Amino acid sequence: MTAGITPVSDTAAERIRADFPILATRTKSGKPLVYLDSAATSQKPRSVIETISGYYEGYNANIHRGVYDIAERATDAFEGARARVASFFNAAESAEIIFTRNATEALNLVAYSWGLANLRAGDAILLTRLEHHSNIVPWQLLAAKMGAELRFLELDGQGRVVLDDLDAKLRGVRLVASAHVSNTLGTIVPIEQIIAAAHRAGAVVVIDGAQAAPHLAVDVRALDVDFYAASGHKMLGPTGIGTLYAKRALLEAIPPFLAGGDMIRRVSYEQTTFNELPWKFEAGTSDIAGAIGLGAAVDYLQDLGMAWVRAHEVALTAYALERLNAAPHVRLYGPERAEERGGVISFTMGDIHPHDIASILDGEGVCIRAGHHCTMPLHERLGLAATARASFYVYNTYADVDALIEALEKAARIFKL
Ligand code: 7TS
Repeated sequence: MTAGITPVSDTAAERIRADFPILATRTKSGKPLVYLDSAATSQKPRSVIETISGYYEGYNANIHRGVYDIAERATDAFEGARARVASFFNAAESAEIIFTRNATEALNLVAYSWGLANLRAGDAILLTRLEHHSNIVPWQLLAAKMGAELRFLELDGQGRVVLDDLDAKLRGVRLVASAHVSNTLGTIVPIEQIIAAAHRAGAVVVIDGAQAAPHLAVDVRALDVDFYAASGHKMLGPTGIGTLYAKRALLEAIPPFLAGGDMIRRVSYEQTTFNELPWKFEAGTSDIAGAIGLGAAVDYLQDLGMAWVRAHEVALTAYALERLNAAPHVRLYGPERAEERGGVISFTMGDIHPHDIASILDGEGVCIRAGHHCTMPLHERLGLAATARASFYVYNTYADVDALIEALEKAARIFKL
């Protein structure tokens, strides 16, 4: 700890760490695990792990069909998880939450189901320059198919989205797709303003909340957002499960994305009528264990309180920014103030390749990500091939930041910076 930072939450984080079995393990180097890659995927608390094994050991059955006891229990647990996710996002009803594989699939659902039905040649889709590939490529494919144009909101020198020309850029736009929080710069995008302006211009808005849902209190009704995508595995849940929130009227108006079992009401050899919401968008057997596990993850986050989650993240990020700014040869990207960013810090150090930084840190038990973080266009704009990235979550402490700094000092010595 350096002077000037109030340790608002380390004691709580220490208590939280005890809930995450993996954090008590050691890496191949024999060092304690310092996990600073939660933007890639979060670790899982014991309650999530036990909820999943509880399903497999106690009531594994397919859902929405069996009349026997364990099938009913599985269905209740699956739909109960949906209700908890709906409440987490403050959706008006559970039927507005669609389970997908991940945020990427949720965004593709919007591109295919909404996009193919609504976009016309000459329409525009507005994105920002900081998007993850998952919120670029589906729109490129859709635009190419429909003869639509892609436009971008620019970034300022601190990687914040510039809104000065928002109204002008919205002319002719039918869909706006923006991240809520950047996975590379950490920037919190002012989506409230974007959504309001887009609606005034008659456009529909999809928000990629993969990096926001784990960290911020997201209220889809207060935001008045049309579609909101998230990944379970970044918010303490298992891999293989994601969510799409969408307004009921939109879901009713658009055709299904994938077709097959579960999403139908009645099928003849000639034609099919679709199931009601949300099942119209959930073809085939769902990731039942994943959804139930996500329900436990949401419970865990709600027990902590999203206000605490955010306050802890701001405190840790502020501390990390201060220490990294003071570290020789380290260059940071993204907003200067912790309040304007999520718990993600991308950086470079002298001319050491980020992969070399990451592998030296690995020798110290410190896990960070190196590369383009699925934001190649953004890296190109920053004039970089790659960055190193540390990202924080509820179980990280000031001591983890100190371990990062010490490991970076070692890297600087090895590379004789
Ligand atoms: N959108 C954003 C902003 C993301 O950060 C990610 C994943 C995705 C979408 C896709 O999520 P998925 O669960 O569908 O894969 N981001 C990262 C990352 O930054 N490092 O690994 C995955």
